[in-house]
Amino acid sequence: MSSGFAALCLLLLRTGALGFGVMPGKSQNHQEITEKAILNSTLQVCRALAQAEGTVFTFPAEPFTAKAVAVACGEPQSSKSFRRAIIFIMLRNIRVDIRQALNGSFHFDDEMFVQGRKIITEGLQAVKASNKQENFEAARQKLGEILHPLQDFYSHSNWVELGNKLPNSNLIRSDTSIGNIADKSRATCRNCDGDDCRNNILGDIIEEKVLTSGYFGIVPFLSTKPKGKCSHGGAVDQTSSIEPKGGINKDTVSSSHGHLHTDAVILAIAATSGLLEDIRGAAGERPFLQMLGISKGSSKALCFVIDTTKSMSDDIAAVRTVTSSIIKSKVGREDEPSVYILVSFNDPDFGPLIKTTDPNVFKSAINSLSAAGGGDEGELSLSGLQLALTGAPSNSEVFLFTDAPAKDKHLKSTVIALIERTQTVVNFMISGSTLLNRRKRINDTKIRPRIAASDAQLYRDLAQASGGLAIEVTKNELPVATSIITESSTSSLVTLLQAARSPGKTDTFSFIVDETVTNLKVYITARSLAFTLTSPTGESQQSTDGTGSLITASQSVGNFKTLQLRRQVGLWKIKMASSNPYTLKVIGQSPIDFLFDFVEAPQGPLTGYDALDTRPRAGVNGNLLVTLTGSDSATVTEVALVKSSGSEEIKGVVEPQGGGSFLVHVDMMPSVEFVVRVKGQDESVAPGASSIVFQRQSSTNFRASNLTVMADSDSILVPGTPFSVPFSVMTSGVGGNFTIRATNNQHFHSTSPNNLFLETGSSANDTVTLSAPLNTPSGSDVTLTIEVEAPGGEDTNYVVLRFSIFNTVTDFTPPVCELLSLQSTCSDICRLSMWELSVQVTDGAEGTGVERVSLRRGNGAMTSSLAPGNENITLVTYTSSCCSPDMELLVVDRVGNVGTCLYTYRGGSAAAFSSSTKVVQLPLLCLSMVVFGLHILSELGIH
Ligand SMILES: *[C@@H]1O[C@H](CO)[C@@H](O)[C@H](O)[C@H]1NC(C)=O
Ligand SMILES: *[C@@H]1O[C@H](CO)[C@@H](O)[C@H](O)[C@H]1NC(C)=O
Ligand SMILES: *[C@@H]1O[C@H](CO)[C@@H](O)[C@H](O)[C@H]1NC(C)=O
Ligand SMILES: *[C@@H]1O[C@H](CO)[C@@H](O)[C@H](O)[C@H]1NC(C)=O
Ligand SMILES: *[C@@H]1O[C@H](CO)[C@@H](O)[C@H](O)[C@H]1NC(C)=O
Ligand SMILES: [Ca+2]
Ligand SMILES: [Ca+2]
Repeated sequence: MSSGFAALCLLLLRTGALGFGVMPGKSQNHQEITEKAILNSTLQVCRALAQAEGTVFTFPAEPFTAKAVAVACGEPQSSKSFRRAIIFIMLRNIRVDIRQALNGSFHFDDEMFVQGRKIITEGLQAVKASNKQENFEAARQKLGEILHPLQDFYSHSNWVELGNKLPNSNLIRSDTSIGNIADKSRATCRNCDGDDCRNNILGDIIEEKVLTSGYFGIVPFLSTKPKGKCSHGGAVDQTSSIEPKGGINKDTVSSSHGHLHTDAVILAIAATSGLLEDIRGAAGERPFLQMLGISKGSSKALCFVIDTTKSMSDDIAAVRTVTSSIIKSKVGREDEPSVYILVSFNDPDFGPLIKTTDPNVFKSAINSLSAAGGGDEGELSLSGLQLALTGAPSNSEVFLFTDAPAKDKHLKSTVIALIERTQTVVNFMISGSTLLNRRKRINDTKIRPRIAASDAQLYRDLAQASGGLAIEVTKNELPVATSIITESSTSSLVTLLQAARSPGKTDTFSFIVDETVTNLKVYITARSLAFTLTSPTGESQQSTDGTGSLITASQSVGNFKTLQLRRQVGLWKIKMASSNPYTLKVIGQSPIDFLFDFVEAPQGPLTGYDALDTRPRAGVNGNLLVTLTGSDSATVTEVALVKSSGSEEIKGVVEPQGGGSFLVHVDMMPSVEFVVRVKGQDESVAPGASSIVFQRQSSTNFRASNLTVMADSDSILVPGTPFSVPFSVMTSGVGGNFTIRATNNQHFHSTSPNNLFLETGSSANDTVTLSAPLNTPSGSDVTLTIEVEAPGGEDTNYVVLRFSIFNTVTDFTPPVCELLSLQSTCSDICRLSMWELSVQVTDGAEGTGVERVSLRRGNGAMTSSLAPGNENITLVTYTSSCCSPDMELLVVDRVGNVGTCLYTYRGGSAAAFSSSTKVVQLPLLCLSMVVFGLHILSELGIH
């Protein structure tokens, strides 16, 4: 057995999986700890997959980056979504320091070990349940929340001081003892000051290996620190000035126990890897990677929202054709959609959302659509769109097909809120519009004029808010328009410029094309328009010039015009002239793009920042966290908020955060709609050449608000139990009677106030209550949008919240293995002989049952089947060459408890080991060797 460990350790050492540098003397925070562990775990999974698939796997150079890891995993197209997932998880992690600052159980303060572990284990089960339902967004959210306490344990408890070199694996299971926790009455620390605080924990506590943690409080007279207990320590913690004075935290190198900071960081990274390893065991390799934003193909969703009422049969046929052609041309290639989403809407029904990774399932879902019903003129298009926006991954592109006005116009602001929060692009394919071909329509019986100008305007507004297009065509033109726009939606699509003018006016727009951009296209929607295009070298071409050197191809259908431009690096200009409203969008393909979130710095003594689930505040300063993707050497040189209706802009102050992230401070958030434009440069794209300069823009149009909406609550909702979401509203503008709307995508029963009265500059609180029906499956989720509208409707804000639905589980133990037989013909020449074993796997009388058995290690052949006549027993047989003496089974039950069973055949005897923590402990043993090795190296000055 031990040689098995050693072999694995050697393997990990050799491949450098563990060799991240923890430079002494530099502090590491939750972001860095989380990112390191995610990058490490992802590499482990990708290496295992490569081994299983027999492909070569090469570890990237250190320090690892999201891009390098995505490339090593063979999915370079996923580097943006991988980065997004990591940032999302990190932001949820650091949010705990702001939202739960004073709740000790989220930080393992105040000896709250039992409460802290409960947060971790319950959250872990919810993560597993969400993954099982492929609700990866919800899984990431919960994952970030539970990583915080898990990591804090190593900084705030005395685990490191007790001499532990491995993480506490009992923190991720609920059926074991956490350790020997100090009694409330037992003294744990002595008074100390300065350097003398290095060993302020009482000797008997250390000797008897008693677990304790520091008490923390920010108000001295409210301190709950019992007599004799340790404090957290530091300037913010007021308990550390109460006897026994001093603290024990290892948060930074200058903390009370800062000399142990690096040890705490190493353990926190290992513990995070261990928790990820447990999730991986429960989810399986591919779903685990999907949770982290890495998927096969383009890592983009193909998302259709389709009206299926009576007049839509031609449109459905067009969607069928385009779907077939996308599937035919993209499946198996790098721009294959990674997930397919379909939502149909009718009247009075809409949905459900169909989400699949299997193109054939999607195709048959589309094929089974038929056009019928719909009753009156309006249909439930926004309800369908809402479902798609809450079910699709962030940054998706949605195509909505309809020929009718929205009947559910009241959802407009909810839909805009979801567009802003998810940065999704929504394209509307409106057929048979009255706006077009007025004369032609009279003779074309296929066009039923159902949609009036004012109704189309709603779709145009939504398209514009999202940076999408509202394409208005006849039924005959729809197939062409659909194929142009869907075919060009690839993963590396970037927006160089996007603008709209309504009413139309003559305006000149400029955009920078850099060396990395290919497939440069211009999309225009307008009823009639003239333009002049000028290239960086000064050549120009007008819309009336049929031939010219700048436009290599163009197509026009309905109100939609697309131009393919010749690739020319530099500053382009396009002058648009029209008295009709128009939109302009310049796109291309490039690996370099950016991600961003509006963030807010907390008030008071707390540090860090928190991502907003709301609109930022108007008229005051604000912050953005901008991250570049697709290049590890690119830097941001300028970030501007550009007013959507004109060219005015507000530039921010850019502060590098390391790792390709930049915190941007803006003095005043605009009061009108704006887009985010990023300029940057990259030194290393063209070796030898001078650095490139690039420009990218957000698709989404954003708004700020004078209203502040805040909501906080547990993120797990139990079916059948009413769930309260307290929220507060504050106005920095005039007071009055504010309208409140609470909507959820699952149509769960909910109660909420309809109005809140606010004095000028004041705030008010209330509660929304949600109830999920008892039969709602664990792992589903619900998105709640609480909107607040100021009197007169001029200003609105909202908060968008996602909750995981989770039914309490009672099965906390993984399945167990029992060896039934073992035979061998092993001889001295191992390759000529075989060994074979059979094992039965069960989950106990109280268990939820065995869901999956897979081979984690060993290169023999494994088969598994249910025992005849007893579905509770899974029989496994394994046959292997005697050259491969070890095998390890991964056994998972239906709620995601993960166990492993290790069997080793050596010289006529078998050793068996079965445990649920094995997976975690095994590599960590290696970690201590590595850490030990690193210490020696650094002592020798080799580091
Ligand atoms: C890297 O991940 C593996 C498996 O997920 C884990 O065993 C190992 O401890 C991790 N390394 C570090 C340095 O955390
Ligand atoms: C369209 O139909 C009208 C009568 O409904 C007819 O007078 C006209 O000539 C037709 N136009 C064309 C182009 O067919
Ligand atoms: C916020 O209030 C200011 C002053 O009352 C006003 O000028 C501005 O338009 C308001 N912003 C929004 C987004 O409503
Ligand atoms: C706010 O308006 C609602 C109806 O729109 C009304 O019922 C309510 O009394 C108003 N509240 C106040 C405080 O004016
Ligand atoms: C709203 O609730 C918070 C805490 O939940 C409280 O501090 C605040 O005073 C309340 N505001 C109002 C107007 O009730
Ligand atoms: Ca209808
Ligand atoms: Ca079980």
